[in-house]
Amino acid sequence: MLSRSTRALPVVIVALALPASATAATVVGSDLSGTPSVSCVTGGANAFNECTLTQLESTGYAAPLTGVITGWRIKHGAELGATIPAAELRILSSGGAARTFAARRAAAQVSLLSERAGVDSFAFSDDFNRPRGMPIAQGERIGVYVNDAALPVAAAAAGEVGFVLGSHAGGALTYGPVAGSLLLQAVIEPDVDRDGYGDESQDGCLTGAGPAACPGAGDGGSGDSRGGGAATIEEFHAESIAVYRAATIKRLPRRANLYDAVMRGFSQPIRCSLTCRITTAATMRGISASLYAMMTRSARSVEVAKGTGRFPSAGTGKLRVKLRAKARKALRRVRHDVKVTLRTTVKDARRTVTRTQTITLKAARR
Ligand SMILES: [Ca+2]
Repeated sequence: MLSRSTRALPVVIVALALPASATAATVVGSDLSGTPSVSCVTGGANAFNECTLTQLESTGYAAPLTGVITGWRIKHGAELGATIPAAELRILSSGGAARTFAARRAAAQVSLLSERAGVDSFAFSDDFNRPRGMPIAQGERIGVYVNDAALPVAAAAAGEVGFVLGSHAGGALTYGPVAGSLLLQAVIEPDVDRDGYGDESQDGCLTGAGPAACPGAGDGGSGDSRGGGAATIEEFHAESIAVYRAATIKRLPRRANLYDAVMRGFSQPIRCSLTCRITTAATMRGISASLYAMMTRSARSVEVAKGTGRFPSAGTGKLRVKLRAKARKALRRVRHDVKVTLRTTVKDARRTVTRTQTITLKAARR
């Protein structure tokens, strides 16, 4: 998940006395207390260029352990240009020569920053919208790409920030120095089973791949969606976007197969220009709330499905919402067409978009 909230990341600072191998989350980078005033332009770059920055001193900005980055934060000044400010975490390793680094993308998505000055927090998620980390090896350091060289992302403080023009995502480049301290921070957790899920906050089982609890481990079932009435992000494709557009909620076919709806629910395609939260609720009339028995004359509207999901960045994808178990049971017995109303709301940092659709569910003819 990529969250733009001001909510702090789960920051656990390792006591200095502990060895680096201690299984605890570690914060690397800046404490973000400085004021953003230094940009690539301060170092001599032209405005309107893209640039990539890191801290030239590795102390504090390099990973003390091999693991995964579970979240990162950047403090930046106000964006004055017309572009939507964007940043993307980069992971750099020493290229041998002084101020020379090889870089790789730490995330496929470009992360969008708020236009106001402040701290933005981000995290990552897997294809099923579950929190997941980004691998980083011991000794690699964090860096950041910004789409505007004039965006201040460093403080006038002791130290040297390195910068290169452009989006450095592969190969080795030599960075130019500018005095300052990069206002970038990441939280790193161990990942002993190398499954990409941080062992402390994201991984339920360290002996098997994936975030789920180990087989046989008791789980209370909370959050388990098997009972129905739940939603999953069925697919998600991150996109880099240059111009903000309000979210689009694609119109579904006006008719659908009742059996399909009972078995599989509804799949709603969405497109977002920013991180967005999607809520879909399905209601029906003519279905009794208490008994979930079909009643021909009931005018009451009953919610038969509701679910939420989140896109971690700009992109397209689908949210699948399944009917509650009671509704599925009732609808299995229905032999005539019924109508369902789907109301989908997509909210991002700028706009909220809602679409209401009525779909006729066609019963099988016998
Ligand atoms: Ca793990």
